[in-house]
Amino acid sequence: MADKIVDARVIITSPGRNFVTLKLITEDGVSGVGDATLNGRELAVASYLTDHVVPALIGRDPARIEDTWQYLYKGAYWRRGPVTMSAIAAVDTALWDILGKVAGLPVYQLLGGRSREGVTVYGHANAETVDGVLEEVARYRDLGYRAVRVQTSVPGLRTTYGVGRDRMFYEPADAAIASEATWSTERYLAHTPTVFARIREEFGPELKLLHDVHHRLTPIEAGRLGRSLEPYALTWMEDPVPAELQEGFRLIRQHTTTPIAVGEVFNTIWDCQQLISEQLIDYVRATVVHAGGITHLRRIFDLAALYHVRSGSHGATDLSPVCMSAALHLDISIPNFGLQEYMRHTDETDAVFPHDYRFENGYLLPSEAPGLGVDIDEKLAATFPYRPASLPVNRLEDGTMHSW
Ligand code: CS2
Ligand code: MG
Repeated sequence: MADKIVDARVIITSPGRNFVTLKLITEDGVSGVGDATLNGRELAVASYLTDHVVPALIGRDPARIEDTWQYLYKGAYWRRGPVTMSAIAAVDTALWDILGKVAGLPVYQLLGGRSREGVTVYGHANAETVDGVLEEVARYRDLGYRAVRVQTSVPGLRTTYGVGRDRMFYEPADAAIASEATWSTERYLAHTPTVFARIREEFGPELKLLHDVHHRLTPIEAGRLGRSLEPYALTWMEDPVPAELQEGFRLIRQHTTTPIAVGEVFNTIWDCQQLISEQLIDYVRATVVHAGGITHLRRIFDLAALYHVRSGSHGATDLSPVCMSAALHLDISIPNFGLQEYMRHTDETDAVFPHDYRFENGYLLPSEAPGLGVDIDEKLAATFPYRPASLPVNRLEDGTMHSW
């Protein structure tokens, strides 16, 4: 007799930052978890789950993962969008967790098994100054990282994306009402190549270097930046422009061979179908939590594999250890894996989300336990109440609203 879902809990907790987690329990007592965190919009996803999804899940067969995905996607009528797809992702992830536990296998075995020994990750070297970031790059290299993202302040700007107060942890959602940052493309374009010139001079050509432009340029500006970075052979230039205009990337491609990574804000395959099929990008950064879960993200990676595009999933601190655990099961199994972002969580977050993925020699290794290998300590989670927090906004020096 098929099992059925008998309980579904939407757990909001804030061990240093807000997380939303869905926990499903079956009649046979098997539980599964899914990350539903959408930075700055957590309560919207929590409500979508509580008010519109959970009532329809009770009584469903947890093994019908694809059918549940289609039910929640097509049944919503209002398709796509980060809130809807994060809610669907949480259900999907929890169902894969349950399936693995019932099968007695880690989820990566259900996805076709290992395609590599470990998941190569990159860390974040952030500092106000170039000298400071050289120290950070050295620290990550000495920790065994094979790839490092580099962000520094831009001279003349009060704050810059990616440079936080804390060296190891960066949490941008820092105020209930969005804080305001100021941006200057001219200052940024003049400064950035000098940073990578210094890093290559100091560390040589082997270390993989990445940089996040964070949606802030126009295509021709991105072409100029990419060309200025070519001597430093970056692994990728991330989010060079806002990605709604997919054909705009043709302009960037005409001017530079610096590889492009895009997609942490994507929530369905349609956000990147043209980017992938026209080979306008080199890495797709969509994630388990924001792109419809394991079921849909696998579809995106399968499309990408046809066009020489590799994965490069988002892995910031605002994606919980539940998402990271699930990501690693996909990362270790897909044929076209590229890189996995790995911003370490705080100790208190790790305590709320006990997991057994581990960092070793520049790799993250997924759990070998049945399912995803992660859980949520509900009692401990309850001791960290939700706190309103929004992502910053960005204005040009003349006050014009810009992308953050
Ligand atoms: C960034 C993120 O990790 C990244 O590549 O783009 O830090 C992003 O700013 C946050 O996840 C937004 O919540
Ligand atoms: Mg990014």
